[in-house]
Amino acid sequence: MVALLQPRVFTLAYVIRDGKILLIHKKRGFGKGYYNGVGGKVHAGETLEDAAIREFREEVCASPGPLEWRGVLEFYNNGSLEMIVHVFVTGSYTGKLCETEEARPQWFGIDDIPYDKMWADDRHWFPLLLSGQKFYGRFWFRDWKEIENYFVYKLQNP
Ligand code: 8OG
Repeated sequence: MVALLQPRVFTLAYVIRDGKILLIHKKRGFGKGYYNGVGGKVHAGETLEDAAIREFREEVCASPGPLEWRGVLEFYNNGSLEMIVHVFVTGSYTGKLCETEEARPQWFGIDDIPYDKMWADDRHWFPLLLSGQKFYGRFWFRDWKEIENYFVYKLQNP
């Protein structure tokens, strides 16, 4: 039997270039106040890449360059699987970055990532993201704050 999976699918996209990474300061919604990559929910009928591009345009006005799939993260909260997040990296973007009602874009040096102002799981998989690896992680949150358990696997690059 195939059961309908309730958790929603999301994207996250990071521009990494010249030793810097583009993050947004999230101004509203889930994760408000945190620095994060650019992304959101995948809509019905969209590919993951389409969703990542649309979210990038909506949140920071510019368009991402070619997207490289880098990993998938599964988030449990209080015991139930809530979100599946696909992570992409690009080395470029076109257009001009802008601040929107949702997000303020900001560049950080890759040695200067503001982990204390990010989701608690990010420090566990960012090293793989920044070193060009692919990864698969699962995090069990309590009340979307504390991590009760987790794993992060490095995936073999094809
Ligand atoms: O549509 P909305 O902006 O609410 O989507 C939430 C975004 O936040 C989406 O891109 C996925 C992302 N996100 C989580 N949880 C976590 C997390 O623990 N770490 C990071 N880096 N991003 C997360 O929903």
